[in-house]
Amino acid sequence: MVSATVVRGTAVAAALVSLLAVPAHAAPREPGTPAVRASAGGLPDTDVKGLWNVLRTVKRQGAPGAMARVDDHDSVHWAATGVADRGSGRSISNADRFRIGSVTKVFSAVVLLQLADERKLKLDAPVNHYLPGLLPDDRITVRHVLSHRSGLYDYTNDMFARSVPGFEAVRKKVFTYRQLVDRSLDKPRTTGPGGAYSYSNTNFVVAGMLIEKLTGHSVRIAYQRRIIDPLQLRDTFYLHPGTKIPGRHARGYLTPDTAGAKLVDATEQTASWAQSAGAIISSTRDLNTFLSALLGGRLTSRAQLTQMQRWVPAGTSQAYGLGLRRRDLSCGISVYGHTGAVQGYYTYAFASKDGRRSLAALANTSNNGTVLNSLRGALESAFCGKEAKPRKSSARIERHEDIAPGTLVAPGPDRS
Ligand code: REY
Repeated sequence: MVSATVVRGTAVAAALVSLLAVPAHAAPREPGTPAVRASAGGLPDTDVKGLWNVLRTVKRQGAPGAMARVDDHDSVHWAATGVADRGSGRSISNADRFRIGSVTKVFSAVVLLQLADERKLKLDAPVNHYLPGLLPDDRITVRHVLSHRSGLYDYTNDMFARSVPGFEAVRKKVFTYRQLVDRSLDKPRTTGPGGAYSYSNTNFVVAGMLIEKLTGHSVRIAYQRRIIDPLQLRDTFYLHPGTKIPGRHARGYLTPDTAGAKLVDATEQTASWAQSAGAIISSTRDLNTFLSALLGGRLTSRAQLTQMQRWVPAGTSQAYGLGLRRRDLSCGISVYGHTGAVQGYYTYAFASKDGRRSLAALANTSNNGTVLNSLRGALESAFCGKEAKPRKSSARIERHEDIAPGTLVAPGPDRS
């Protein structure tokens, strides 16, 4: 287990817990000062030891490795435990790249909101205005799609009903967007246009089609020119249909549905089933930079950021905007970002309202509901600090918002 806290710009990395809870720049505590202090920005200090415990728990529950990074004004905390590669035994580290799954949806939404800023797109215009004849109902708008209120069925429900065979059947496949939309349209819609929130990857396949139509470029180029290059995200890129993650990266291990079966190395895949809904690679550092920039108002106009944060209810203690999720934490603080779940990788990436504190956390396994729920504790440690209220442990997995109902997984084996 390695963990450190540094002031950004200094190369001082220290190991182990004794250093953890005190940012390198923190003043010594005065007598009578409460254990939980508010850092600049009004948030309680990050509980780095708590973060460490979350990662340790996640590892015990079946993830080969887990890591997290918190960027907070001028200081950075990071922690990691376990391995990036079960074959070589190499330790996982926050320098490792990984598949961010649905955090990709935030990138897609940002590109579309930038296009709205440029008056090339109207959020309340029908999708069919830009992509004539694509959808069977002219009333489905861009806003409905970005807020998962289009009623478009999630084709991944059927694709991954059986996790390992479903994955193996598509891991080398290359789909067109149209083929993915057609799979969705084979099924009845889940709601009328503008109805209740119902998470569906199909919506963000449509988002990718809109980006390509309106920019005249691939989504890869749109992400690159509009987000990745301006923010100098050196670990971030769209990987499709290539299968190999270049550079230092964590391997991802899919948990089979059968208890006790061996983890499946799922690192190499086309991710063509996900594309603009989930095929970006990144790192904890880059995700924090990205979400801080977004919430800080540096990627879109304030007006579009406000649109992105028009919330619809999306389950207990959370809401969905436009490609952006709000999570309401136990200490009363809300954070903004997304989660990701592609085969082998669970990601949490969230930032504070002003973007000045951000957390990215990864476990290099998936299809393990216990791990997914435990990893959520990283948000509590990062943003609520020691004020975090212990969550009731429950045998029943809460329905995870980013996994379509049909692909909901049972709690994974708890090997503690
Ligand atoms: C895909 C299945 C879930 C994941 C999904 N992912 O919609 C989006 C995201 C892109 O990131 C797979 N689960 C797993 C199953 C369940 O196969 N039978 O956990 O690896 O949210």
